[in-house]
Amino acid sequence: MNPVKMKRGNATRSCAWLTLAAIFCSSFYLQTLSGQSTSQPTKKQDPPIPVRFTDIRKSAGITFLQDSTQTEEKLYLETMGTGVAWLDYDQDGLMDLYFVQSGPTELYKPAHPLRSALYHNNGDGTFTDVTLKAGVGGEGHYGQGVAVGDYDNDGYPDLYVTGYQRAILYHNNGDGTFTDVTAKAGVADEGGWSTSAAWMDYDKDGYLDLVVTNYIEWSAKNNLWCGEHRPGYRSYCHPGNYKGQKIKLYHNNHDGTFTDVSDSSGVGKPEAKGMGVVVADFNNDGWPDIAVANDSWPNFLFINKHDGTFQDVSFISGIAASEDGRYEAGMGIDAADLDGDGWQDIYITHLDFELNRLYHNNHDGTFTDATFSSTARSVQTSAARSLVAD
Ligand SMILES: [Ca+2]
Ligand SMILES: [Ca+2]
Ligand SMILES: [Ca+2]
Ligand SMILES: [Ca+2]
Repeated sequence: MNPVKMKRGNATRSCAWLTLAAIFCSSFYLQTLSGQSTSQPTKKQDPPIPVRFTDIRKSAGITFLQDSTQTEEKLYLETMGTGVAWLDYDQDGLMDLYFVQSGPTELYKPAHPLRSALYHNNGDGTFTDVTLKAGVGGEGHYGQGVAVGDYDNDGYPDLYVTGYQRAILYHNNGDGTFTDVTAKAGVADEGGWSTSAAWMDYDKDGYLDLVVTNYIEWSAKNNLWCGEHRPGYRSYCHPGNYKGQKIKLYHNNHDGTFTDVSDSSGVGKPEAKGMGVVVADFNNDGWPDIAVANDSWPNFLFINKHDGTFQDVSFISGIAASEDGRYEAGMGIDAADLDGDGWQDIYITHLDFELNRLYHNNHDGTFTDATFSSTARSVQTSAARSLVAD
C-alpha cells in the first residue's frame, strides 16, 4: 500500500493511512461511480449510495500509532506517512493487518522503539499484536509502504516493506513467523528511497516478480532550507529541489533470489519521483502492465511487450500530465474498470490544492482526463478533506 504524504509548506498533519482513512479519520460519504461513464452519456445516473464507517480501532485492540518523527529541521523524510496492508498471513481465512512504521532519524531518536506491527485477526472483532513472535517489527528501518505476495508459491503470503535507504523482504514461514531474506533475495534496493511496490508476474512464468517505486535523492545532510529564514517559518521542501530516483523491476529466479532487470526491461528510466504503483492489463492483451504516480514529475505507463521488456507510453497515453498539461503531485494510484466497458481506467490522487484525476481508458492506448466529466471529482473532494484533516 502506498505511503501517504502530508501537506507541504507547513506542519499540518495528514491522516497517515490512506487505506484506513475511513476508519481512522472522520466518517464521510462516498458517491457511487457506477453508471456515470463519459462514454455512456445517455445512461441515467444512479442515486448516491450513503456509506457510513465507524471507528472500531479501540474495540478491535489496535494500538499502533504511526510516528511522524517530526522535528523543527523539517527533514523531508518527515513528510511521509506509512502504509498498511490486509493479509491472511496464517491462512485461517481471516484477514490480518500489517502496519508499517517510520524509524529514528539523525535528529529524532525516541526512547521507545519504533516498530511496524502485525495484528492477528481473532475472528470476533478483535486483533492481537503478534509482531514480536512474527519477527516483522523492522526496528530501525524507516518504513514506507508494503506489498503482499507469495513469491515462492508455498501458499503463504510474504511481505515486502519499502523504506528509506533500504527495503525488507520477509518470507512467511507458515508457522506464524517470518524470516528477513532480503540479502539472499537481492531486493534490498540499498540507497533507494522506496515508497510503493507491487508484486506481478510480468513474464507469466508462474512466479511473482517485483516492481518498486523510488522517490528522490535526499539525505539529512542535503536537507535544504525552504520557506522564510526566520524562526517558525521554515517549511518542507518541494520535490523539485531534489533529483529523482529510478523505478526498479526485479525478476524472480524461482530459487528465492531475484535479478535486477530495471534497465534491460525498460522500466528503469533515469529519473522518477515515484509514490504509487499499480499493475493492470491496460491494453487487454493478457499481459500485466505498470502505471506509476510520480510526485511533480510525469506519471509513467509501461506496456508489457511479452518478451521481458516494456514500452514506455507515458506521454502518448495521456496519463503523464493533467488535462491542462501539469505534472501534478501524484501520491496514490489505482486501476479499475469504472464504467464497465471492459477496460481498466486509472485514478491518481494528488496533494492538496490539486484535483485527484480520473483517466478514462479509450481502448486505443490513450486515456482521457475525465475528472470533470465524471463524478470522481466529488470523491476527490471528500477524500482530500479526510486526508488533510487532523
Ligand atoms: Ca488470518
Ligand atoms: Ca510464500
Ligand atoms: Ca515471473
Ligand atoms: Ca497488457
